[in-house]
Amino acid sequence: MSDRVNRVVLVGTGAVGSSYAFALLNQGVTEELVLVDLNKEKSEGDAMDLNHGIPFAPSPTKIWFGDYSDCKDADLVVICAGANQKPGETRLDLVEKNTRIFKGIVDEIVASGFEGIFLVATNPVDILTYVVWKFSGFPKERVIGSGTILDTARFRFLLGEYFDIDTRNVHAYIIGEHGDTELPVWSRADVAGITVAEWLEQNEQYKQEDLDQLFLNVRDAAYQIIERKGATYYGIAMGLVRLTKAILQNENAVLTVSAYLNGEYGHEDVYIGVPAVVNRKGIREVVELKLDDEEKAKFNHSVNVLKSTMEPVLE
Ligand code: 6V0
Repeated sequence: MSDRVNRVVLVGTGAVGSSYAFALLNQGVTEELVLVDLNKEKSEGDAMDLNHGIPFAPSPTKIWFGDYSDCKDADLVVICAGANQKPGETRLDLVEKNTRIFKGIVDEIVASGFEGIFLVATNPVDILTYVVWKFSGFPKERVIGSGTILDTARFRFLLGEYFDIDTRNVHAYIIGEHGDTELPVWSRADVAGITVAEWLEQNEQYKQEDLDQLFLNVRDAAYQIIERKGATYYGIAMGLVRLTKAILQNENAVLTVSAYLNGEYGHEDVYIGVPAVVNRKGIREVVELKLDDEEKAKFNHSVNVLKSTMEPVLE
């Protein structure tokens, strides 16, 4: 057996990053985890604190506070660094601030000789994933954004609650921008093998207006949580662990991530949330769902909003 171990470098150990590190350790997904942050004391403290949980973890993880030179031997670099949304701010408001921060981070990671996969969670995630792809010069397959993985999880959770069926038996996707223009793919949504349209036909206790409201709760979840506790982090942290597993364990899992479109869905030169097959090499392929006309129009709008926000920043 090879003595090669999996190494994940986490850049940004704020609320999202430290929750991710904690979830990663609890699920025993990687052998090595390196914490990097502008605030060195914070990441050093996190490394110490997490290390004291190792006796209780399902398998050993070597955790230390490090720097960008540790990216050289990393399989995966997860970026959660940067500013987060303040109450009332949209994700797109963060674009300039975080693009500037990313230039410095990506240059240092590439200079280390890193040859693995980038996973980006910082918002606006679709645009910053594009920025990482551009600044790094990496092939598109090896740059992944968390995209709508969290929105899809919120959607599946709420649909499971509504139909009183385990979330794991809900197959439904949120696609588009991780933000205000995202959309549910109702035409393909099924709960326990029964399409949502069939559930509505079969039982009049289920109503379209409830489902419309359910989607609004998905779309606006971050605002609702930020209003109450200032930030969101547990859900996305677990979504990032799910993605980490799909990558390191070569799963070919279908997850809604921010992927580069090169003709899929009729668009190119944009990173946006779509279902994609994820494995050890990154994004194997984008899954092209057959959308109905309304969904297509909404998806096109989402692409246009992302492109027009991105253009002035990347000029
Ligand atoms: P936070 O708690 O402020 O943490 C940010 C961390 O980044 C801090 O520890 C900073 O010190 C660090 N940092 C800032 N600049 C640099 C730099 N140049 N180099 C290294 N580290 C740096 O923010 P929080 O953890 O709440 O959010 C992080 C990002 O995740 C934000 O952009 C959020 O909007 C985004 N989220 C993304 C989600 C998604 O679904 N993709 C969900 C929730 C939040």
